[in-house]
Amino acid sequence: MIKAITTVRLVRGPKEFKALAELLDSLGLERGKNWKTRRGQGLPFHAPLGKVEIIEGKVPLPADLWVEVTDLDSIRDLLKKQRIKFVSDVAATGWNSRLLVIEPVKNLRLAFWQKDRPEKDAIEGGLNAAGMRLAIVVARWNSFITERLLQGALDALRRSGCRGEDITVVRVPGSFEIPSQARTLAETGTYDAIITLGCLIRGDTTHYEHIATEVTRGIGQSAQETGVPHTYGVLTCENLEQALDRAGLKAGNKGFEAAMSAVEMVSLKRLTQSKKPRARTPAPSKVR
Ligand code: DLZ
Repeated sequence: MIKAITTVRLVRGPKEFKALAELLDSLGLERGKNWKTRRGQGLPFHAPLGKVEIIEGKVPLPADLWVEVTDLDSIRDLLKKQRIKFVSDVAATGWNSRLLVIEPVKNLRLAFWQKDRPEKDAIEGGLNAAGMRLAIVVARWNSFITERLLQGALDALRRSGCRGEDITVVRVPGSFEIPSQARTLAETGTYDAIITLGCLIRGDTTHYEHIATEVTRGIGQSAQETGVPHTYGVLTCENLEQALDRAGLKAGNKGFEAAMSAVEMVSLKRLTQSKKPRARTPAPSKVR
């Protein structure tokens, strides 16, 4: 099973290493775990999405590393402020994108690019949680599982740029109590979204179906009636093994997914509330 793909770049000396690390930090990439030996050091950076692209033919490739961004103009401003060397400023590419190329250290060229129409005619929320205020309602019942969901959700929010002080965690006795508490929080008007986390196990409850139906309906109803996005991280499982798989083992972490969905929904709400959906996005801005 593939776990990750790493692109490795060798830079010349600790000074360049430090400069590049600080630049990548400032652009919002997440630092991974560094390593250091007598022979050298390494520092990975994580991006929300990694790709390896193979290309064939006489295609000009102005950079060694390519970073796709959602707001190229902000990146440009940031780089200009840091007086980074520009190889080429923002320009249309001819392949429905705009591109800028920098050389932060000698012989290492980075390209930043943004698609003109990210998903053709669809509007999609982004995954940047900076400035969002989010509440997490988590059930204590089956806390062995729900605490893992909570850790997954907090990890997702941290990676998306949400500050710790903008996250409120509220614990309730069991999943049955999630909807009423979610609604109380939504009605305060303080939170951009509510993330709900719980774990119902059929073996634990003789009235499993009733509780599961009620919890699901209650969360949905709170979302619809308050207008605040709620996301659903309540596991409904046959047994503990299934629950464990969904709380970080084989089937990912549903708490992480619920948190990412919350961020996306807040962003989408902002996009669709303020603007009428357009059939087409505007033409690329002029080459500077
Ligand atoms: C009572 C109960 C049972 C039997 N099973 C579960 C469960 O699997 N998961 C869960 O989150 N909560 C369970 N509960 C507790 C109820 O959700 C609720 O907290 C209590 O009935 C008190 O209202």
